[in-house]
Amino acid sequence: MDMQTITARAGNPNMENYEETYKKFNWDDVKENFSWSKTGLVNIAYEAIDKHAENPDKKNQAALIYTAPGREEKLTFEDLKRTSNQFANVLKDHDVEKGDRVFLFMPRSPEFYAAFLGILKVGAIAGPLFEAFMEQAVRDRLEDSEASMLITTPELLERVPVSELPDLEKIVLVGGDGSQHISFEKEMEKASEDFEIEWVDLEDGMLLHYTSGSTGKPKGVYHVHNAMIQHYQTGKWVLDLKEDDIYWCTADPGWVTGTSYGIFAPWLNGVTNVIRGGRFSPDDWYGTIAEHNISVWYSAPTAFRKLLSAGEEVPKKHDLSSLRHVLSVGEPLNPEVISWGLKAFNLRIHDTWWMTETGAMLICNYPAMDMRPGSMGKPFPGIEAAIVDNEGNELPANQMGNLAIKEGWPSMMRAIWKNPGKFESYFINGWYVSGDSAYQDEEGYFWFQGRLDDVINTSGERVGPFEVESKLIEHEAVAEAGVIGKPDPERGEIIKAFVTLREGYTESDELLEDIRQFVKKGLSAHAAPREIEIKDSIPKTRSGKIMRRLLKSWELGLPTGDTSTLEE
Ligand code: 6R9
Repeated sequence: MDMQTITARAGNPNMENYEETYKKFNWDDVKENFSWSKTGLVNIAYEAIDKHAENPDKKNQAALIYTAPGREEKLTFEDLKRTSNQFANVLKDHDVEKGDRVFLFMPRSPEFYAAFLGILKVGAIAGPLFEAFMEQAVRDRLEDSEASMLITTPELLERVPVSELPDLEKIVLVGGDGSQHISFEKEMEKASEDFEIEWVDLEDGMLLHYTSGSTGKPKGVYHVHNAMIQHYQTGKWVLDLKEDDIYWCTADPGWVTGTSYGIFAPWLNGVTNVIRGGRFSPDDWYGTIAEHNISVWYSAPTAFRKLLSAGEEVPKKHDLSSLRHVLSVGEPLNPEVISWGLKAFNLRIHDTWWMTETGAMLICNYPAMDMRPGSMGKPFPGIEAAIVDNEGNELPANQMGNLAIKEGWPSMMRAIWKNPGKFESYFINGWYVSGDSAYQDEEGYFWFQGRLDDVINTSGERVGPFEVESKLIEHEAVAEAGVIGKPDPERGEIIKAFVTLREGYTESDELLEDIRQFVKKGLSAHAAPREIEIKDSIPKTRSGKIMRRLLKSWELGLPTGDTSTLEE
């Protein structure tokens, strides 16, 4: 690693003095920003939308700028208040009640956001699904949650085994001719624009996000309205949102990043939110930044790596000067990608670490903090993080172990749906144990090593796959890399790397040897992959995570387990 530290840009008041802010911070003070601290009435949809719609200075500001091939739309806070009120009335007309699970299985669109907010306004629990899910994945989630209503499109309805889902009473179809099921368009046309929000308790449910474990069925991670406190404050201090920002989060709302930071954080902060439909292409993505003057951009390493391998000419065609702040989540952010970001945007890419279960960011790099490329940063104020052993005892600096968080932060999951045993199993000795392995350096920065089940033990040395992957993609021929431990009678495990090549490179023995030597010289002999296999693509989840577990199953000829989240 060439760059040891990248210094922060001065003059940003947010955590300019991290230690001091951390010491003084209290979550209770954040509550003062919400009207319910005065009225006692709570609903996250009110704080995100209606509050701004009732403010004469904000109501005409664009809340949602929607852009997709063939469709461009702008909705103000007032517009979104109106459409979500209408949908809340549709739900009421169809007897949806507080606590009911209402699922969404449809592409990102203005209708999606009106429906999502409408669900929250009646006090029901929203369950967003990736539109790419196939029948089994849809069935598992609707069955487990006992959802009573589904909002979908005629095309996607074909993947819903309706007759096998006894709890699913009603289906709302967006698009279509209106002859079948409940027609979104017809009902919205009749629905009143006025709605009296269902005021709920901070601890009442609002969201169910299914996430896949390493084996078995996906689990329903249950979140409550109280999460808004953390969505709001991390939006302010980590996303660094200001009221005149134009913000773009590239995540799909089927992934927690697409709700916590694609819906709540920007709107709770009264910021214009750009939503892009359609598929990824480097030209279109850079074009979106230029066309909409995006100032704050939250994306993922997999997207950054794709942009990087598209070459240096593509960004030059677009004016990216509106960008002020760039962030990443989902996978470790390779130092190589940070170097590229410095060149492409003249900006640091800020890594953030958190999980579906944690509901919001926990360990981050802040605009006003010096950054160590490859590190996830430091805990957000109000968050106590540590490295613990299997009994929940804290480990000293530089020792690899379980990354753990002292339980009780505002956005923490409150349950695993219908599975209290699973929920309990996350906690040891007052710590929420993440299942990620990491260490903390003397300065307090946290360094990710891999999922605990991904860590490789080769000839007694523990190797984090991320470190090897990061080195691999520094090689000029390598676009993406996935690294696993392969059982070996002599060494316990050997390191096997799967790589995709950048444009213009072809496989040869010399190239493979060159890549091996490159890792050996750059990292160490024991970290150099003994085997390298060239692939056309690396299997990833829809949120961009390299599925090392799947690479390993393929390699060993084992059953592949749950692959519902595999990107096509
Ligand atoms: C938000 C989200 C959680 C898992 C997590 C870890 C990995 C997320 C990361 C990261 C290294 C980061 N992960 N952010 N690893 N550096 N900055 O991703 O939620 O989909 O539940 O995944 O993702 O392994 O445990 P989720």
